[in-house]
Amino acid sequence: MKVDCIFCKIVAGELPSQQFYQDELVTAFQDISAQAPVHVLIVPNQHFNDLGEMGDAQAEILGRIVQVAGQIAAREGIASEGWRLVTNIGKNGGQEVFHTHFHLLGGRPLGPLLSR
Ligand code: DGP
Repeated sequence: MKVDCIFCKIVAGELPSQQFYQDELVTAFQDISAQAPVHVLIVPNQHFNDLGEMGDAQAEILGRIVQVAGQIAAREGIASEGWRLVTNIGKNGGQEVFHTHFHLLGGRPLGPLLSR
């Protein structure tokens, strides 16, 4: 756990969140500034600054994140209409919180991936 990391604190239950899922590898919780009817953040319980710090040794964690995203999408009723799973890395990626997280977005047409 990184002491000054808000997502580490959410994973540990030291900061409140609306939790969707937690197991020994990953935690999923509501994004505080939701941009779609469904906007869930899925994070590794272990601290990594971003996806670029994760590799083969984290294959199980990354697989679990993708698996959990699909399960939450189904549970939230957005699986058939479609959804998006994205992660931002660094300055150009627009990353604001430096603990790897994937945004699960859906519940409305999400438009193009990038603004034109
Ligand atoms: P990114 O730009 O990819 O780093 O997205 C960070 C997201 O984290 C952003 O959508 C807002 C969300 N967020 C920031 N602080 C908190 C918090 O304290 N709690 C929760 N639930 N979400 C947060």
